[in-house]
Amino acid sequence: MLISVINPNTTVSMTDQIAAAARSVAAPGTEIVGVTPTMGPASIESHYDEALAVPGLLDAIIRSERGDKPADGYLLACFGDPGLDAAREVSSAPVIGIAEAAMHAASLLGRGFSVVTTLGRTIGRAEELVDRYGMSKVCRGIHACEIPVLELESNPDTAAILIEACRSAAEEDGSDAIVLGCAGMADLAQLISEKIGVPVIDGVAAGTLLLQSLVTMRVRPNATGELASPPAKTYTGILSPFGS
Ligand code: 5HY
Repeated sequence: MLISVINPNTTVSMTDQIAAAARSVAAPGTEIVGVTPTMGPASIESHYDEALAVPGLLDAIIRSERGDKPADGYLLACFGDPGLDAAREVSSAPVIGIAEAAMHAASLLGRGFSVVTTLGRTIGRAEELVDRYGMSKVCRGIHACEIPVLELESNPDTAAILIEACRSAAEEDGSDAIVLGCAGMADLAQLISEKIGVPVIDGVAAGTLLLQSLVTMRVRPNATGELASPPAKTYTGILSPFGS
């Protein structure tokens, strides 16, 4: 099977890191392709960034769907799960967001989980996703490490800061698991878990395995109703290629 792991921001080094995290858990028969959109923000840390990331990720899915070898599943590898519903309308295959995947996986590990994300300004979006995914009784707290997305890779203290942020979140909330609130943290999940003695869930791994399971079960999304293909219409300006 082929799983397309889409990094909705346009930082290629982050796409490569995310794809490596997906490959580290994928089964031998699962091909992972990491995709960087041709347009959009270098990182997603605000509602503005998130809104302007959606055209690029939709374009990536549409190109795959129209290509010779469409993906069997799509992972939106940004913790805001940007454009998830629109992505499902343009995809014939399952589409999962990493926040969605991580929260569901963490909910299976005890009574409650905490989220540790990047900037405090993204906490509100995470709260909305907790509510949307029915996790309000399971998510015990959402915390920020205050490291900007693109500094996760460049800051030499990232691991130490995240270990302490995850440790204090688990202690403060009494949580049985930690959800990492950024795709750029994927490579640190195991280290943090070993240091704090609490399972740490990275949505890239969780999402890859959930998609792999859905494809193995041969389930395809409902092509009728709310998430059916969007109605044909004209788009103008720079979005005109999205029209039909
Ligand atoms: C992410 N932003 O996973 C989110 C994290 C965040 O560019 N990739 C991004 O801070 O919302």
